[in-house]
Amino acid sequence: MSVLDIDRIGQVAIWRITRPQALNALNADVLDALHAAVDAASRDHELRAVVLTGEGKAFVAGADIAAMKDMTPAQAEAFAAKGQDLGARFEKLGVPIIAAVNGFALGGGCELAMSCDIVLAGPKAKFGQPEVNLGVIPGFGGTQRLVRRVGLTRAMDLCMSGRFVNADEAVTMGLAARKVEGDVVEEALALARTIAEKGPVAVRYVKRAIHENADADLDTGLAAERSLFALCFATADQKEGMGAFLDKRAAAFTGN
Ligand code: CO8
Repeated sequence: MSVLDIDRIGQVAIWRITRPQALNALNADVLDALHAAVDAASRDHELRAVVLTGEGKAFVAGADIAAMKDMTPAQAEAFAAKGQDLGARFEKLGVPIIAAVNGFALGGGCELAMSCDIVLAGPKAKFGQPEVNLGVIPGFGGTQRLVRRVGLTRAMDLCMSGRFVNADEAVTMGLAARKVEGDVVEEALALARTIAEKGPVAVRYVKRAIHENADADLDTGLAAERSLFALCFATADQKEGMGAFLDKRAAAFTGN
């Protein structure tokens, strides 16, 4: 049975994790399916954005506890590496990935959302790093990406208490970009379509400039930004975008 539904609506893909009976918990099959989806997306030159969500009442309620219970330390390290590698590949993919958090995003699910470029929180979203309840720590980037998103003070609180935060609190602390009152998947698709209308190379360079330099000192980050800004001027899309503005017409970007 498939654990990941992939649909394509125009230039936007929707990846929906489909293990609702286990609240979409991440086991090796789900991780493999997501790796395969990234493989396919990186070869798809017409793709402009991805929406990631979960079926049922969860986005992802964490790594699969039943699958992890009897792991040896070596197996646990390999499992964490497979998850961490997926997060790194999300950040390197040339198109944005939008997490449409429809429900529980806990443990590995919160970490999966934080590996996405934009996080939208639906009215029932619940975020948390409850690993300490299980006698373990986050292993899919939680102790690292959470600090970068919400700061050390709040990351300590969430990772040590295991408490859940709702959409409002997640937005306030910077874990989610926005709360969506209605259907979070529809809103994420609308956002994906908006991004799909922009210059694809520019969107790719924005993603690269931010991710590759989030931990750099300011001078290094500004130098990288300058280089990518200059590279935009080697594209037909830059001529088209600026020409269209001056001609007072809509730009027709080609991604070249
Ligand atoms: N793993 C496996 N099964 C799960 C998980 C999970 N993480 N979460 C829920 N399920 C299963 C339940 O066992 C239950 O199965 P069954 O019907 O067969 O009994 C089914 O999903 C429904 O769950 P509940 O009955 O518990 O639903 P409730 O609405 O009562 O509660 C909760 C929802 C609060 C989300 C509750 O299910 C819960 O606390 N789940 C566990 C959350 C958790 O602790 N997550 C962290 C896991 S550890 C982790 O993610 C570490 C990541 C590090 C490495 C990752 C590498 C990829």
